[in-house]
Amino acid sequence: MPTHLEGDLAADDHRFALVVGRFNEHITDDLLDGALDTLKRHGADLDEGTVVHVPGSWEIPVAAQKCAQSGTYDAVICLGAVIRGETPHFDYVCSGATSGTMRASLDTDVPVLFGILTTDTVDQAIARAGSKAGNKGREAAEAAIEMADLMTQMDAT
Ligand code: INI
Repeated sequence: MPTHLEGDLAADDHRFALVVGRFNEHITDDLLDGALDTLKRHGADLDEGTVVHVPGSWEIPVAAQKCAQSGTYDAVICLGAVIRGETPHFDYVCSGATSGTMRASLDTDVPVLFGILTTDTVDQAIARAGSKAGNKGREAAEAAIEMADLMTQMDAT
């Protein structure tokens, strides 16, 4: 029989950093509330965590990488909201945020979770920040807990 490894949703033994963009703050505040509530419900001690605020999604990767490199956190949760405008700016910010957060994770072996909305409209963002399409901050926090636990299991195998 093969060994199956799967992370539990138990946050009590893990420390988390959250990196949140201020751009579109009315959305990212709700993502942050959802993420913190999810961590707490799964047993995380929020006093052990850190919330890092950055100007926008473009700045999220460098702060996430610094958190991941510190050795202090078992996972880093990135929260932002990029909403399409009339110029190609959206595409550049999305591209930097996606590739930068992935690089931060792969270069450090620390799970860096992608809770950055990339939507065409403000309404789509609102729907994903705690209304009819859920809360992507909660989803990212849940994935962070699972991945933090999985990494611990993999280290012990
Ligand atoms: N940052 C976002 O997080 N979301 C956006 O929708 C956005 N738009 O549309 O411009 C945005 N821009 C700011 C960017 O993230 C940087 O903070 C800025 O370019 C300074 O480096």
